Amino acid sequence: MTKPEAELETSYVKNGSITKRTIIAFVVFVALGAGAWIAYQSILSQPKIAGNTQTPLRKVLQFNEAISVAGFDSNKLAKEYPISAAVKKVRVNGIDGLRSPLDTAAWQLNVVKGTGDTLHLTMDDIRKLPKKDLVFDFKCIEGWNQVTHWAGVPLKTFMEHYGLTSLKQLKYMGLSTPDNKYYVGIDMPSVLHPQTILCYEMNGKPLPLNQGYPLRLIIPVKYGIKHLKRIGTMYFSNEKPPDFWAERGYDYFAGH
Ligand SMILES: Nc1nc2c(c(=O)[nH]1)N[C@H]1C(S)=C(S)[C@@H](COP(=O)(O)O)O[C@H]1N2
Ligand SMILES: [Mo]
Repeated sequence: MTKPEAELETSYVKNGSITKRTIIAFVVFVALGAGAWIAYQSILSQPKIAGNTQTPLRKVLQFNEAISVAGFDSNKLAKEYPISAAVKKVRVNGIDGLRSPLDTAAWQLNVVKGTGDTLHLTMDDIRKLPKKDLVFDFKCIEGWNQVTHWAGVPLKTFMEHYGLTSLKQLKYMGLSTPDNKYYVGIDMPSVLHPQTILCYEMNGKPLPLNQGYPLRLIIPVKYGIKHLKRIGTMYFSNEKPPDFWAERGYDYFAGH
């Protein structure tokens, strides 16, 4: 019985070329694995900039951002739909900055024009401006979309009416809720886009509280994260304003 086993062993050892190839394959496998591990560790050990993402990964995001800014065509309009296409039950998503109680009588829109120069506007002031209805396909970055009906004053019209024309030279607008717990930054070409509106109505009625009463942003060229609900303060800057979801790793421009 021992003889066949011994023969088997001999034939295996005899076939030296297979053994050699097996060893080489194993060494290459280990080397590749170690290489991948070292690369991964070196990305993790890079300093973090702009929030929570390591530099090499952030560089990729910055490259993508440069493409989205260069590729933005402010004349390109989002598709609009008839009012009848708008859903009646509009989904509520995201209530950061809405948890603090809202003193509806005291609410005002603070527009910071410069240091020590702030406009304080009421809803009556804003409702006096030309009103635009807009029905479009609202897209959330989480993967849902809905055709919804909104109305308000185009942001460009608003800025021109309140003498904010010189602020158009700056690169960004910042918006935040009255409690400053939700905030976004918007690039100026998107601010001035003809479908971007300071919105106070949904389905022909004042906005519900959880959808931004009394005033929110509707900006069809961007994903939902930028459509800030319950605006408290608006300001302008050449630096990127802080942005709630960009700080959590999402694309700063969030265009689509
Ligand atoms: N203040 C505030 N605005 C917000 C959010 C939020 O959490 N807080 N979420 C955003 C996100 S992610 C989406 S998809 C839309 C959803 O708007 P809706 O609730 O009216 O559907 O609101 C945006 N505006
Ligand atoms: Mo969203």
